[in-house]
Amino acid sequence: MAGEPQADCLFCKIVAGDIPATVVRETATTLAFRDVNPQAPSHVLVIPKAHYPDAAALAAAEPAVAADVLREAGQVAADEKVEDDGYRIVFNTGAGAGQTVFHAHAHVLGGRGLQWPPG
Ligand code: DGP
Repeated sequence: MAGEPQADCLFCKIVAGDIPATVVRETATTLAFRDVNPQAPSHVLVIPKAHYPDAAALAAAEPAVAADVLREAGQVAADEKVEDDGYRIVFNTGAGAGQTVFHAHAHVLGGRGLQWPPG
């Protein structure tokens, strides 16, 4: 069923506590944890606890939870003190765009200059 945990999903295993992660924030619907391969001094992933393959699928099925993810991304930026200098929220979508984990997630990146356009 849509949104149900998937046995072969890395981020579902983090939500379940089966794989450890450095959790920085948690709500009833979301989890935020540090990226294992940080691309900036501050690099946190915000995920819905429910399983959807990407951000668009999440927004289509559960728009309120998609909003929770975005709100939490902003809270992470505030907690990490990167708000004033600016930060980036990225949803890589599809393998061609660099998505490697097919459970929706927002990258929250900050703490360094961020080029535009991104690579
Ligand atoms: P993406 O490439 O957009 O699908 O982002 C997936 C991110 O997940 C990538 O930046 C690395 C991160 N990642 C992969 N495996 C783990 C893990 O086991 N723990 C944590 N904390 N992050 C992971």
